[in-house]
Amino acid sequence: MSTRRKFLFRSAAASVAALAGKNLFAANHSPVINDPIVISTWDFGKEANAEAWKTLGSGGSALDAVEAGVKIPEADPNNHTVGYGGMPDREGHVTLDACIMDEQYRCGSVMGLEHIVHPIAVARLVMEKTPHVVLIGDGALQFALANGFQKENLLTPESEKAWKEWLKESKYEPVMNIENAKNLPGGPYNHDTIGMLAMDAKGHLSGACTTSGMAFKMRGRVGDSPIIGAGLYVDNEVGAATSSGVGEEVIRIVGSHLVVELMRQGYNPKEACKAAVERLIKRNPEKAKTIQVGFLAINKKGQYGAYALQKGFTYSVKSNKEEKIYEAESKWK
Ligand code: SD4
Repeated sequence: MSTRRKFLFRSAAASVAALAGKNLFAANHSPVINDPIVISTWDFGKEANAEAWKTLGSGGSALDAVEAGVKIPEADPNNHTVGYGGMPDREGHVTLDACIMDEQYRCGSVMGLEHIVHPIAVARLVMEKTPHVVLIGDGALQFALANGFQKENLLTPESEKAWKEWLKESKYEPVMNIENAKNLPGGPYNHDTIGMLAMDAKGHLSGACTTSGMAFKMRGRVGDSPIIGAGLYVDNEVGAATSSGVGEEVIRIVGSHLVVELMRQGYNPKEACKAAVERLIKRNPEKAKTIQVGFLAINKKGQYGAYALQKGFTYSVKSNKEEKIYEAESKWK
């Protein structure tokens, strides 16, 4: 097509698109193929989704959206499982895990990061400013401070109180988000890690996952959440997945990667999450009865689904069509 004809064609298409309320020619001139959508783990994902939507709904990237979205629970002192106000380890230190992944397989992660309210932003900088994928502990903190992040005390009086209560018995029993376990020290455990997956108007997928990990964990313990492939995986050709629950079990089956690979084989998102949960049960049937693990996934068509071991795993969805909290189906009721 000549340059002039191309111009005329594009102008005509752009006018038709404008009439339809859509921008057919996005910045990279590829046609818009999807309505944006963001999904995230748990009920508190609703507020995080609303923040992500400010970016997604105005044509921004999925990567920017997920970072902005998960910053909401990270900064919320009333959320005791993510960021500021998160439960400390058994020695009283709040140590945070986070990772982020975009549509080009670029990814960044921080593990055991202390004193920084937004570990997800540090993970993104690891991805963008270093040749590495993961920074841990003191090195991650040093990197954050060198990049202008402020050192803060993340242990709120409420979390400190729960920790001191727990210290009385110091019973080290990793139990999380089994929704009826409200009487455990430091409980209730019904709001956990946020994993967020988004598709933008260009059809690009990105994801973020951030947590303070298991309450009163051993010092140095890292769960699935900041491990690419375990707590989060994004393959822009296929889909994306994230997890919440007892990270050790998710790591053993490289859960989020497994879910994405199952979608590649043709499973829909819910079937893929279910098959990953079944895999986990097969590995350790007795253990699987006593813990919670949930997976959440989206495919390239914008279809989403989830599945968990135990009842009570919820997830939040925001798109042009809906804003809703769903409860995932589960193996046990
Ligand atoms: C971890 N998976 O550290 C995280 C915690 C979590 O729901 O997701 N809880 O193992």
